[in-house]
Amino acid sequence: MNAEPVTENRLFNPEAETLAPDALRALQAERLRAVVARVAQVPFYREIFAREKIDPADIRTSDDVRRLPFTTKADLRENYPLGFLAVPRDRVVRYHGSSGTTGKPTFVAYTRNDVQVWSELCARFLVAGGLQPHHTCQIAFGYGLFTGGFGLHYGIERVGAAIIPAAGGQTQRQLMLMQDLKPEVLICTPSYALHLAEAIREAGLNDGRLALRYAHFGGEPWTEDMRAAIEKDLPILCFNNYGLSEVIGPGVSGECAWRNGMHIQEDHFIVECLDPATLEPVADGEPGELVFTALTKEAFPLLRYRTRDMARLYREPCPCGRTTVRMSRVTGRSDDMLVIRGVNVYPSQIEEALLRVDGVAPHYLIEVSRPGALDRVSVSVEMRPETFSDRMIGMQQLRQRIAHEIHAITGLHAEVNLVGPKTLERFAGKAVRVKDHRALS
Ligand code: DLL
Repeated sequence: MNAEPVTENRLFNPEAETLAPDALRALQAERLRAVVARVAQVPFYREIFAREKIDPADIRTSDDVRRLPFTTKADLRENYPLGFLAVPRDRVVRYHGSSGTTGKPTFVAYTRNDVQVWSELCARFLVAGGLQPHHTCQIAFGYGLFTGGFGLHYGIERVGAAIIPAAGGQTQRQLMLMQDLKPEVLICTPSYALHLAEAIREAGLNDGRLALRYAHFGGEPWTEDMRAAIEKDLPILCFNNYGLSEVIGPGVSGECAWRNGMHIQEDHFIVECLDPATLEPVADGEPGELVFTALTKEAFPLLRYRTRDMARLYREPCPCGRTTVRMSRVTGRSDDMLVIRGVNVYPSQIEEALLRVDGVAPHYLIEVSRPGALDRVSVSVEMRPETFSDRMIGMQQLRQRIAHEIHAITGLHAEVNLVGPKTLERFAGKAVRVKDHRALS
């Protein structure tokens, strides 16, 4: 646990964020009963309740969530587009969607009250990570079906700070906005932040000319080393926030000034951490798949949504005073886990290995193929400009060093290709770091 806070400890809604454990359980139980009564009208749940003889009246405590059925992405697809809608269409004020990197997109919907709750939840993690009403924030998330842009936008408005809705991409324009409008807060995906940090350095703007002080990153996995790399390049404090469109969007959890895990907003969600194979709870501190039940959503409340995100839960008290359970970084997804020659590998582990090696940039692409009977994994890694200009000296050692670190962390022997600076694709939204060619062969 971090001993020191990195910024002042502030709470947006102190009462809700510091509920005593008993009061929190009581509130969750009351809200769970209400949401179960609401979803009993949704055909998907009505049928399961009838088939599995689940009587909503039997749901009394927050632990009773375990008697309820799971909901999966496949269920959302089968009930496409709006089979889970729990209110009449005329109460919906907004639609969003999943990022849709695999298969058909899935939609979610919000009532006016849902949007208000969502704004508050985003306001809470933003304030926990330093946002104050006098700040200006540059949002470099896509505005659109993706929940990142609008979710953060409404959260910032709720705090009363100013917004530059830059949206994703157009890096040079982002830099111009940073110079001319002097935002203190940057909001984007961590991979785009890396790209921006690189562009800022190249433009020589990291000489104290910019006003940036805080950054809130989310939407995709990143590592502690990546945080250190960005904070080395830019004089900012980076905070992690987590969410998913099916649960509400950003605002499910976020870090406080101690940055020792993301506080889950338990007055609005019940979280479980389960073994993805047995669906039994894992012990606190052990990795498992996060499963969320939305307690207060009106338009699109899902019961026990299986996120496929692997993380750990921590319940030790946090010095910030928030009483909620915290989640670790997402270490991978129970379904994007790569199985290479029988070894389970998460892309984030490869990233961790790369960041241990000086001279390489954290831009990489993992490619898995099966030319014969055996899987082959190759990792293309970008060199830093300084390393690249050192000509070929030490290239072989550098490759060996990277391969060694990858092996130390994953147990895998990978082929390492060093590529020149800026040769790998950059992403304004979520990065695509893995190409698995085996599925195609
Ligand atoms: O990415 C919501 C969001 C937007 C969260 C902006 C934070 C900031 P989806 O497009 O539905 O929603 O994708 C959700 O992204 O299941 C995780 O796998 C991943 N993800 C989101 N935040 C984090 C994070 C948004 N901080 C999926 N760390 C989730 C790791 C994250 N993974």
